[in-house]
Amino acid sequence: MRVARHPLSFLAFLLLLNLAGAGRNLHDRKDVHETRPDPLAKLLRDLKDSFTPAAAPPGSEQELDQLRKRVKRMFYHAYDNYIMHAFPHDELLPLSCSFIDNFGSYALTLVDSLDMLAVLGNRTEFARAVGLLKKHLSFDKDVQVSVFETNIRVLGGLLSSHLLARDPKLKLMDDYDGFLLKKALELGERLLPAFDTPTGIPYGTINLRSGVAVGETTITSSACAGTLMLEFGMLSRLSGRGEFERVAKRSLLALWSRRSSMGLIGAHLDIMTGQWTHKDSGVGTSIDSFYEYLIKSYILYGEDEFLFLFQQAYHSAKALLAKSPWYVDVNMESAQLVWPIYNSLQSFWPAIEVIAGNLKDASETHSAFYGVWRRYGYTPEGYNLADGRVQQGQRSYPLRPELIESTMYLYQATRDPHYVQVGRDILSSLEQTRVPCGHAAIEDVETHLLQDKMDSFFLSETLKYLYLLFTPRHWALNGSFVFSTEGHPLPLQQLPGDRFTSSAGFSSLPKFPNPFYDHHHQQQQHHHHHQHGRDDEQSQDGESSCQTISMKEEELHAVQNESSDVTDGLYDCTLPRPTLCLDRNASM
Ligand code: DMJ
Repeated sequence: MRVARHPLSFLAFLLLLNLAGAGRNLHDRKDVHETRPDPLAKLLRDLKDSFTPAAAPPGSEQELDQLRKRVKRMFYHAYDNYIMHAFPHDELLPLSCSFIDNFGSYALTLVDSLDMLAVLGNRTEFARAVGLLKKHLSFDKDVQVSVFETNIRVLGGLLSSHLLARDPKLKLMDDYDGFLLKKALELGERLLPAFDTPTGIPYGTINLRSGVAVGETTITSSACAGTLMLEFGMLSRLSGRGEFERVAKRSLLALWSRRSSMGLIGAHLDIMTGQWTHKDSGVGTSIDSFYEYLIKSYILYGEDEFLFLFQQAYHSAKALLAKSPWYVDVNMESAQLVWPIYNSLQSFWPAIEVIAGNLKDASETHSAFYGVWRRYGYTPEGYNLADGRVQQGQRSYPLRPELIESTMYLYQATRDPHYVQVGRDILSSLEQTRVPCGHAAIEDVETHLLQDKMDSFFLSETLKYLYLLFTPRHWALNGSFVFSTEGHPLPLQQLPGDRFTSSAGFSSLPKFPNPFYDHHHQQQQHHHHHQHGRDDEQSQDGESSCQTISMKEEELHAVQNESSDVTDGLYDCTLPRPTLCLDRNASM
């Protein structure tokens, strides 16, 4: 609910308090209380709960405290309803107050949101939830699962919660016995057969009990192939079993070695032949977390090779995919435009730019993306940059976290109260998705029609980043954790008692000259001193000889491109081929 900052609003607030008090008096009368709930009192309580008194100055501790409370209320409403109507099934159906096993029938939402209980400091419920999983969590099931989703949501959730449960400073459970790691190891073992392919890139789907099914599709996305290192590497390091880290690295490098001469990777490829089947390249759908895991693997494991890969991938993305402040999809070989679309998965990108030290671009892109949110109250899955409209067939907002994630990173980096204001606005929109049995996705951002769906990432990621945005000095933000692509915090340091194995995989790679490395560090230093004062990134980069690719309105008219999913002939893919700013000599 949005409440205008009007002098009358404070009076209205007092009136509400009085009315709520009257409601309480009514409740105090035993006869009324016992016979039926008072709907007026409930209405008033809800109104009061979602009311932000104008007295709290923006960005103040007082305001942050109020905002945190609203996020917590949202989390527990969704979580309690999941437990009540859906556990031990995968997800809650918030409109029908029912459940669905749409992933692996492995209590997905509880596993995914376990570490959020730790982030909220709810030790009692964390311990109770671990107990529930002990009773109900089984992976011995004849069920087809997505390797990618199972990895990021379940394996990542188990590993993160295990590490937090073992952290003596958090004092989550006195009697924690390593159960979550045991389950993580069992799950990792069940996923391993997917990697037995000629390229080393895993099948997208596997049966948890019987392995890869005969006739399984051999097409997978780049995100699936390149989003394994954090979870699989951590599993190796915790279990002492190096094979997990090895297969994850092999898959990543197999993907990387198939990049085009322009340094871009496509959206889908065949795991048997290694041939690209969908050559659109972008930073959003089907590719997004490939970029994220390169830089985060470097942070988590400290191996320079990850940084080197990230620098090259980032460099190509900036040169060929950015139409500042937007990002578009281009053909990976020609760099010609195929999709002038902002897809909402791209919204994680400003967070990556913050991590990479590029605050200026991060804030500009964030502003553009937030502009779309402001327009509709949510971000649609696809927003067409050519006609400035919601893309047909991509009208929904499934409670995704990415824009909030970027807002949190930007607030951490700048402490600019604007980002708290953005968070408050997003929170107000999310409050409107509340239904009696949880929070429902938005089916159409223009009509705000609700959908009977509440993805597990709403609890594990969306609300975590929102809560952390309003808790800027939280322990999870003290620099000792990396967040997985599903928002699971993984500590940089091993905890006492965990087994450790040396890292595997990069030793076979030659070392490359890395001209961008020094630049990266200089850039970080520079940002450290002038967070908002950068004039021209390009000239400071020494990249001024590269052609700047600016997106002019007229360039965005389009004709149909073969590799595009669009069938109505809207797009023109005849943009001039840009000059490449990538060091081609540094190929692998
Ligand atoms: C999450 O499951 C992860 O962030 C994933 O990388 C892609 N996006 C969804 C939420 O939008």
